[in-house]
Amino acid sequence: MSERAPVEELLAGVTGGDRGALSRAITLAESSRPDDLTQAQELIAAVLPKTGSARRIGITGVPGAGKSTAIEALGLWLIEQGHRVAVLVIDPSSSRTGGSILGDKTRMQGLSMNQNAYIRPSPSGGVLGGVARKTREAMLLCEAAGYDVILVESVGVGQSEAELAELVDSLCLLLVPGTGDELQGIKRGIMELADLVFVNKADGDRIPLAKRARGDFRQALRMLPPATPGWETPILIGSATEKTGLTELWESLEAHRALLDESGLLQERRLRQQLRWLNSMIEEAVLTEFNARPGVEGAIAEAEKDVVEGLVTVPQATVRVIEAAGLKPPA
Ligand SMILES: Nc1nc2c(ncn2[C@@H]2O[C@H](COP(=O)(O)OP(=O)(O)OP(=O)(O)O)[C@@H](O)[C@H]2O)c(=O)[nH]1
Ligand SMILES: [Mg+2]
Repeated sequence: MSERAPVEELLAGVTGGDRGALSRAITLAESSRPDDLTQAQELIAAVLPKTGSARRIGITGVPGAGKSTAIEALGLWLIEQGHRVAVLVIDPSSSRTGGSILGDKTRMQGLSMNQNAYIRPSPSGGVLGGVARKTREAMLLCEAAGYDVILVESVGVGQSEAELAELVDSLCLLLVPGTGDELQGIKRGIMELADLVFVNKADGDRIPLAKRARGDFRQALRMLPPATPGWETPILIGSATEKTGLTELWESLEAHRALLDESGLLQERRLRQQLRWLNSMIEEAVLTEFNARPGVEGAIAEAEKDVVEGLVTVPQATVRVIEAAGLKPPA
């Protein structure tokens, strides 16, 4: 009877700085087993009061832009300044295998061996929005464990920047000159969400190219509303491998955070994120409940077959699945 409940024990471990406990807590939060979910919810509720003061920073960019290299350099520098840094890696496309988790750790070798850093790779799979939810919970657990800078790396493909923007206070877009990034980066969706742009790989003979790219991006940004009202999105230039421009990057991140704080936008942004979190949890819960109803799995399979064979229309097939779940189709 003297044994403490698992949640209480995990909580004590997490807040006491036990990295093993932090890892176990994140694994619990990522689990989709119903009994784990209940425990995870208890744990998240318990840590919430200890969260909220960390810097939450998202780093996005096309594969190979240098996100991990930049995080390694920036993270080690921040640790020298007395910070404790947690790195969360998201890949919503789930295209990664176990091998690239190792890849992240080798690319962030200094951090992965540093006592003041914690690296957590992407949760794999999951339903719509699920990856972002799991990353949010991992972030909260890291904050409760005393990490005051949370760097979230997410590969920039389509929807993923929008998911990342839902998690962080400041979103930094990493661009590489001379790789067609000029065009990709200018894609409205990505540019519109970025609070900061960092033109990476400005080293060796790429420097003139990088400077030109910065001019192009500046031009492109002028056409767009800033991601943060009242903030002129800076376009910085530097090299993650040469460790140049990173101090300026951090200073800009600090300035952005200060603006968010002073203007009340931080609170507004986080509140909006919480409402999205609520919505996505409701969607996830409803969908899980729906899929678990007897007959639904079979009805979906049958509906798919019939649609493929042209026997029913998609709306008809949808009604059948909904009825199979024992629900009334929308009028
Ligand atoms: N020359 C140069 N190479 C760089 C720089 N930053 C990163 N690289 C190289 O670019 C390659 C990709 O770097 P990563 O840091 O793994 O890029 P990433 O954006 O994290 O890639 P994914 O996680 O696969 O999306 C590596 O070979 C790095 O050494 C830089 O500033 N200059
Ligand atoms: Mg990477």
